[in-house]
Amino acid sequence: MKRPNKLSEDDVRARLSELSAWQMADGKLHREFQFVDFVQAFGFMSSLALVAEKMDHHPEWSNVYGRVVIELRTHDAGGITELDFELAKAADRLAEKTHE
Ligand code: H2B
Repeated sequence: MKRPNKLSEDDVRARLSELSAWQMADGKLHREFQFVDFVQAFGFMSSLALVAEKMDHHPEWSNVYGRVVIELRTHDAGGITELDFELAKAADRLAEKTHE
């Protein structure tokens, strides 16, 4: 799969404005999801893991009970790329289908 280039700060800002729940934190796209319980959170993570594997693009994330924190960056490119935004959108879509 082609590996996209690191986006400029302006590009990141412009794309972030379309993803209201995500912020830049520590050089990564950052969002926290709150689900009703662990089963919902883990189901969401399982679904997103399959998407990530298919994309060959993997999140940094953590989970405590119903809470999932996701941080996205492209290690190979040393910054944020289109792949991070694709994975962020996939996470948003899956969260909408999950019982938040
Ligand atoms: N995930 C993320 N988030 N960034 C990467 O640069 C990356 C990845 N690289 N998943 C992929 C795997 C690379 O290591 C493999 C060899 O394609």
